[in-house]
Amino acid sequence: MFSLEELSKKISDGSAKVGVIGLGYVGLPLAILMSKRFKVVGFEKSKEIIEQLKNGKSPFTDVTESLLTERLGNTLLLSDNEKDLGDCDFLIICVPTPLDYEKKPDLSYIKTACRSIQTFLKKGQFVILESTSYPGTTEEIMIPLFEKSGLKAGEDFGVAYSPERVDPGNKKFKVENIPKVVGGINETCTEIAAKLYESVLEAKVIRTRDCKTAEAAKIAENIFRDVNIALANELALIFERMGINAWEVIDIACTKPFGFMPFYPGAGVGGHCIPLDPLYLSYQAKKYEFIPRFIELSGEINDFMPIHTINLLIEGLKRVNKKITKSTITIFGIAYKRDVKDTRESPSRIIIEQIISSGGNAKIFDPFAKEIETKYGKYKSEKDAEQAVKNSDAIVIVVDHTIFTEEFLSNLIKTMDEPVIVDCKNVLKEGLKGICEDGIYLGIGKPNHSE
Ligand code: SAJ
Repeated sequence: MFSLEELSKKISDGSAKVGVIGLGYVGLPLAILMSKRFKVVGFEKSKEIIEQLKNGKSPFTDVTESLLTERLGNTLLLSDNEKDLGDCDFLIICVPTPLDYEKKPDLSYIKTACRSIQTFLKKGQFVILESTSYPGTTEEIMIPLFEKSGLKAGEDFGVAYSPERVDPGNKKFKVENIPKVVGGINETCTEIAAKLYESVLEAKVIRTRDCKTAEAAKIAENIFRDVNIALANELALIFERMGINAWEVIDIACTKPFGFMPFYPGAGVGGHCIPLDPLYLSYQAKKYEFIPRFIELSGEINDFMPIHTINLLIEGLKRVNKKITKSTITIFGIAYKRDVKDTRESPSRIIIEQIISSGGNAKIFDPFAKEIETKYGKYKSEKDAEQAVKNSDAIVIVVDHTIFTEEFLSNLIKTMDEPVIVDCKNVLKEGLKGICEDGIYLGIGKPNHSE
C-alpha cells in the first residue's frame, strides 16, 4: 500500500522526485515549476527537443532561457530515456490529445506514456494525468494499462487527474497562479495530489470528488468557449443580413453589468484546445447514447465561418467585376489567434485552400507565424507587408494581431488599386472611410449591403 503519510512527508520535506512526461507548452512550465522545490526528471521522446532544451533554448515565452539554464544545472534533469523516470515518486503525464483523421479522440500519446510507465511502475508511486480528455479517460484507459503490472490502483500506487489550464503567452495568468483542479481515484489520492500542487503553486487547489469530475470540469470550460463563440458567429451572420453592426451590438450588450459575457465573431475557431475539446465530450456522450446536438451544431457554425469569409471575398471581387480565379489575395494573419505564432487548426488554412482551389493566388503576411501547411503545400509569410500587398486584388484580415492597426492597414490599402477588403475581426471599424474611395469593404458581422 502506498501511504499518504510517506508521500506527504516527501512533499513537505522536498525529498520527493517528480517525473514530467512531455515537455511541450504544458509540461515544460510544469517541470520548471516543480523543479523549484523538487528534483525533476523532464522526459521528452523527441531527442531534438531535449537537445534544444539542454542548450538552454526555450521554445516558449512562458519559460525564460535564464530560468531554464538555472534549473538545468541544478534540480532539472532532461531525458529521452524512460528508465530515468523509474525512481520518481510522482509521474505527471502532459502529452497531446489531438483528434485523428476521423475527428475522433486520439489517445495514442496517453496510451504510449502509460505503457512505458507500466514497465517500471512499483508500489508507492503516484501517476497524475494533466492532458485534456473526456470524462472516464483516467479510469477507463489509464488504470487498466497500469494494472497490467499486477499492482492495484489506489492501493499499491496512486492515480489522479489534474487538468492543465495553461494559456500560452498569457502575461497575467501563469502555471503558478492559475487555480488547479485535482481529482483522485479515491480520497487519499485526491489529498496527495492536492498536497503536491499546493507545495509549489501560489493559486488555490480545488479538490473534486473523483477523476471524472475533474476531467468534466476542464472539458466544460473549453466547450463553454466554443459554444459562445458559435453564438457570436451566428448573431454576426444574422445581423449582417439585417444591416446591423454585430460588433457594436456586442459592445452595447456589454454595458449590462451582469449576465452578459462578450465573445466575438471571426473567421473560425482555431488552436489546440477549443475546436477539439467539444469533439472529445461528444465522442464519449454517444457511448452513453446521447447525441450532443447543441455542442455539435456549435462546431458546425464555427466551421462555416471560413466559408462565409470566402463568400464575402467573392461578393467583394464581384463588385469590382473580378473573380477569385486569377486574382491575388493577401491573407493578413495565419496564426490561430492574436499575437501567437501557433497555426494549429487555424481558419486561414481553409481560406487559403479555398482560394487556391478556385484558381486564385494567395500571399501571406503574419508578423508571428512564418508559415502554414495546407493541402497545396507550405505557404510562407512575406518578409514585409508592402511586399505582401504588392499587385494584390484583395486583402483578407483573418487575425487581429495588435500591429494590424487602422493606420498600419490604411497605409497599405492606399497603395492598392480598387482594393477589396474582407475584415474578419472588425479591425477597420469604419471600413474604408477616409482611406480610399474606390475600394470595397465587407466584414464579418458588418452591414455589407452594397451602396
Ligand atoms: N475566438 C473567437 N472569438 C472569441 C474568442 C476566441 O473567434 O470571442 C477564436 C480565437 O480566434 C481562436 C479560438 O477561438 O481561433 C480559440 O481562442 P481562445 O481565446 O479560446 O484561445 P485558446 O485556444 O488559446 O484557449 C486557451 C484555453 N486554455 C486552456 O485550454 C488551458 C482556454 O481555456 C482559455 O480560456 C483561453 O486560452 C483564453 O482565455 O485565452
